Amino acid sequence: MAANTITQAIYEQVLKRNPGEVEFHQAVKEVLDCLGPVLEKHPEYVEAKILERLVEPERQLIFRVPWQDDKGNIHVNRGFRIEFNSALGPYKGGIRFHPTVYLGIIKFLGFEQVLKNSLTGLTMGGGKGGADFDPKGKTDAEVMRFCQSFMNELFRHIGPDTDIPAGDIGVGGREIGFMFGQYKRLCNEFTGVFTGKGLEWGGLLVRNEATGYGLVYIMDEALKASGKSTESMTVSISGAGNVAIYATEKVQQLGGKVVTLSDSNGFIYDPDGVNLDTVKQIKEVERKRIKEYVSIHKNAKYTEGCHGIWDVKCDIALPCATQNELDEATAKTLARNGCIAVGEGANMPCTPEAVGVFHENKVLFIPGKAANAGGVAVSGLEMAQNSQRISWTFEKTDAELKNIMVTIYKNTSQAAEVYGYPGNFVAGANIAGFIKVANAMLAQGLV
Ligand code: NDP
Ligand code: 2IT
Repeated sequence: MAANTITQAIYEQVLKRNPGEVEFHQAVKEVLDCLGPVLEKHPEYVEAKILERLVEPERQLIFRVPWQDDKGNIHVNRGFRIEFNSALGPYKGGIRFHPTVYLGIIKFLGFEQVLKNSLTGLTMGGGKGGADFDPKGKTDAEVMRFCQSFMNELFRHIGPDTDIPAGDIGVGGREIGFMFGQYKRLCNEFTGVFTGKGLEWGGLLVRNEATGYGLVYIMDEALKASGKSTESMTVSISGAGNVAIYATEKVQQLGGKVVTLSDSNGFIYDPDGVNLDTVKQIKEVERKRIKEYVSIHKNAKYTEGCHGIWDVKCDIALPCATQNELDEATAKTLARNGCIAVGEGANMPCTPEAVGVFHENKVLFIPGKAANAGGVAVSGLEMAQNSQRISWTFEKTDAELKNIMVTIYKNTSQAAEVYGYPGNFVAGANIAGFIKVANAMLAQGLV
């Protein structure tokens, strides 16, 4: 049977088996669409039904999370943990708290995580979790009660050699602290069961910065291939959370100018380059909205709504907010305005049509699996250090992060070349990530 007939049949089965999970369908399709040449070269993958097994999570957990707000009202949320694939190591991946969370989002993220973690070169399988809980507007005490209730179920499924969660949208240092504390109490053990922990209790310097820094490292490396660099570039970034803030910091350190940031209410444009101290104060300390920025920086402009952010002229665009935030029309605007490169800080922020526009217009495009892998890579280093009960310096971890991102760039670029997709980093990342997982699955038998 022709390879594309096989992948089409697998995709149809995914649609049938996972109704309504549109983000999961999208993520699977993108990968399947690249794998034809790999299946042709490796009939053993077809025979062992590696792809059919890859698209089916090893385990899916869905649970009730009841909690009480400060006024005594009771709320019921839904929690998830998808333990997707453990061929390369224990399940590893973040936890997302956002009202839009449902099974399809967590499955798309878990599926992406399997191949992303493979690309890091570390021994980590893939998983993802979350809840349809909105931490915005909640007090610290409410967030704590929610996290404790969430952990009252999750603790029995995770462990430092089984499944190691971390942060994602809506889950940062505060939430990880509350969840880790409850896990420790329930299990009576202090282990590296979470990454992204506080520095005083097993966390690793650079984890907070890792995703954003890694994104800029890989982008800079890719630009170098055509004699360019981040220096003097004008960069548009969306989001104003963990990834966006530290991508901004690294762009600025490398001499580029970041002119936009956003949150789900709207975006700021600062022609002078955003002042990161102000942003950190608003978002990390005060937990307020990004529009506060313009009351301090009078040259900057705030626009309500997120869409127009990509109308701002830039050399490099780094979407760092959420999935499908950048569509075909916006991609066309970016290309028309002379944007030369796009790197996905978020997971799947560009729609498939937008990616098509970038490829047609020869805009350098680095997909999330490769571009935002720095976060989970440093999580992998945090796990290693927790096992050894040691801690590395900032400089050592940062150098290792950079090394991993440069290696991801080389491996993706080479896989694209070898399998007939030169310059296509989507195909390169999917193929390079897949082959390692597929070989490990073959070696481990039918499990
Ligand atoms: P944060 O919660 O720290 O920040 C998320 C930012 O994106 C906020 O500014 C938020 O605005 C905005 N945002 C979230 N949802 C939406 C939405 N539906 N529409 C518009 N804006 C939105 O999360 P992170 O920075 O950690 O995560 C950002 C992206 O990066 C996600 O796709 C995540 O999966 C990905 N990622 C994160 C990693 C990490 O280590 N943290 C690693 C790799 C990828 P608001 O405050 O208004 O909600
Ligand atoms: O999407 C991601 O890679 C993350 N949210 C980070 C996962 C991790 O385990 O550090």
